[in-house]
Amino acid sequence: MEFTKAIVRKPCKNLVHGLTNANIGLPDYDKAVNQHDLYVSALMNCGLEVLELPADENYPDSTFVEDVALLTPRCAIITNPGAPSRRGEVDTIKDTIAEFYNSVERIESPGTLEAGDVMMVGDHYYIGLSERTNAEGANQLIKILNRYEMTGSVVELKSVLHLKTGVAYLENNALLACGEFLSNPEFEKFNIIEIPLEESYAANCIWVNDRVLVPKGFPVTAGKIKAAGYRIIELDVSEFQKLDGGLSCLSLRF
Ligand code: CIR
Repeated sequence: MEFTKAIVRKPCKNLVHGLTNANIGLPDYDKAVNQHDLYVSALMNCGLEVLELPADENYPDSTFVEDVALLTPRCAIITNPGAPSRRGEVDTIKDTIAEFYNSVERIESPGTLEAGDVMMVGDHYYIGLSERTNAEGANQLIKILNRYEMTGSVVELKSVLHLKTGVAYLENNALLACGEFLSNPEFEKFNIIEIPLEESYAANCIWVNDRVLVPKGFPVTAGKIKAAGYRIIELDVSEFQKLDGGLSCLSLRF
């Protein structure tokens, strides 16, 4: 599989009012913008054409575009975020998605789903049941996927915000996993690359065309991914970590 495009959204000044349980301080806007610029450059270096949407001050968390849509090779699905303050974000991105996709589906209330809870492994999609994604939302997504000859299954989450807070698929049957996901039978068929708890934030990496973007400051994780044969790009995303956001959350890759 290869990605050719990505959609991102510039962080807004209201970023400081974003949702978070991290308790590691408030993000600095200028630093966030700088980190975001470097993130976009890294995606371009991986061969992606990047569409950058303008900042939207109405939605503090709107730079985390991953959550509002699931872009598959066969259709796009606009989600229905479980966080009330994020629900309106879908209306700010749907026209952009329609420019790239003929088939656009939607998750409807009472179903909720944030695509940070969805991990693509080929034609199969793992869906985390979280405080943001409910069973009804997951079922709607599985039905949509089935209509396009893809499949989905649910994974119960215990302590993480989103499924991809704790796991990342690096293609080639390799899965980065941390904490509750290390012993989850759903994932035992993968070659697990274990992320130590002290580096749990680094479980959210992204595979982009044979490179892996890794957050800066997590040497054990970086070493393990390199040892598994990947070329890595380390990026400082400290300001997004303060809002429980990681590398995957900052883009839609397709
Ligand atoms: C939120 O709580 O919704 C944002 N502050 C962070 C979203 C992170 N997104 C993701 O993990 N896909």
